[in-house]
Amino acid sequence: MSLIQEKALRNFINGEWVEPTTGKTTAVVNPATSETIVQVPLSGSEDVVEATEAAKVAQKSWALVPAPQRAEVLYSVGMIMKERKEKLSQLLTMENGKVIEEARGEVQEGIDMAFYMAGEGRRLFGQTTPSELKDKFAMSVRAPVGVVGIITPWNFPIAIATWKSFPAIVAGNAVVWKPATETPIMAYELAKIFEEAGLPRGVINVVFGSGSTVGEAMIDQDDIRVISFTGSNEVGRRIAGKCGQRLKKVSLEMGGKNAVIVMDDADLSLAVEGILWSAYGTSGQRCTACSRVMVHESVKDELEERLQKEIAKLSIGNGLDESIKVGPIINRAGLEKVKSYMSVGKDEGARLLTGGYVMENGEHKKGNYFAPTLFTDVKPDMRIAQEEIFGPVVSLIPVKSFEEAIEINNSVEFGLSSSIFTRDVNKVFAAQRDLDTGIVYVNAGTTGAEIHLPFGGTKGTGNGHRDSGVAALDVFTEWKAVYVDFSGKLQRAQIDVE
Ligand code: UN1
Repeated sequence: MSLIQEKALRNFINGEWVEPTTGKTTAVVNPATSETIVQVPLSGSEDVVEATEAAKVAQKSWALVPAPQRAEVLYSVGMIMKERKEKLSQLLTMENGKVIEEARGEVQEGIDMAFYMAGEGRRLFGQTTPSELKDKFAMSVRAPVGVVGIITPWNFPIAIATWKSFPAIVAGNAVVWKPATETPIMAYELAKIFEEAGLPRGVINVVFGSGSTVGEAMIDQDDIRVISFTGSNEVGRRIAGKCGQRLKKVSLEMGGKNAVIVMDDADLSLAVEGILWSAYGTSGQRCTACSRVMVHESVKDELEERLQKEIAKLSIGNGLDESIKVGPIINRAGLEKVKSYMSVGKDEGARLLTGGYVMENGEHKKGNYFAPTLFTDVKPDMRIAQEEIFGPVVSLIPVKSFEEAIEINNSVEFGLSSSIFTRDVNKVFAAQRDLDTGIVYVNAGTTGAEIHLPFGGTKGTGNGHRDSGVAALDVFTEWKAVYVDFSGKLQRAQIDVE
């Protein structure tokens, strides 16, 4: 039985499932088999205008619903997601390609976020502050921004959608959401869940389509006061420029060039496991994926050998099969990009230890499979050690010291995640201080962020905002300072102070 009944998805605007005004659609293709799963709308700017108007109306009454009641809807969303976890996970594997175990993990991340943000409905903490005047009360409260726009990527189509929409909704905003066209089924399913959970019409609106049409139209709407985006650096910079001109709040979470540091005193078996999981899991298509390993020269040969041995054991194929560990690359363009880095690496003088090719035999011919790849003797300034490849490609960089490893870690444009394997407690504390990334792991790979901690990075990874955790509320709320004078007379701040 097919998991998805529809031939074509529709937009979700003002609580109705509607065709795009353009009448245009494009195919959603399973990257493991190249089969078309469903058609997705390619909406136009008119659809965005309608969605924004619906959101604007809905937001006014939604903001008046007490936050603990808003949170109850999220609690129901979490419960429905939990009941439907297996179906959602299978659909996620079909549209995105990630292996079923990881798909279950991603859906779980969304469930966790629902319960966490539901709890936030009973906090949304503000601050009380003493006033400098007698008989005067001062406090800061979080107020909703209004209508917010969220633009989500294909690599974590449900988790990242929950990171953004749940805090926005619990804080009293209404949402216009553009999901990635490669993975619209998760958005479709989540919108259905919101509907079933009783979210009032218009509080979430889903408009499917391209970034250049739907995304641009969202930025152009004066009533959309925030854009929260996760995706490529190039697109993020463009969005930042446009939002800057329009004085729109913008939150950007972009790439990474994340590294694992393996010191001479590391538990090597653990380091190998950590590297394998964070580099080749999701076929390297995580912003947090490990794509560099700085290894102390005294353990380099052993690490190379052990990694090669373990890489050879990885089963690659359709992620719906429970025994598969590495799935496909999202599409042909992604596959071509990964492939192009092979000659780049070789021409720069890196040594290819394993992988390096598109898998085209037997079942692999049907999908977009790239062999897990390991380069060694990589120099820190080579392109393969500097640029985000977004595929299963790791560069081993030999180092002589801890200080050198830290310096190389920090020498890239991005600053999302980093990790160190060591048993030396002094190095642990020095590393967490000196690694210039938003996320630091000790004795674990570079992936696996938990939803109640802030997620985001430094430098080219973003613009200082964070998804997840309580920090996620910052972009979706405005601080409002409230003064209540109960003295019964005019008290002038700074002047009538005795
Ligand atoms: C991403 O790749 O953009 O920490 C998100 C992790 C996951 C989320 C990754 N929890 O790897």
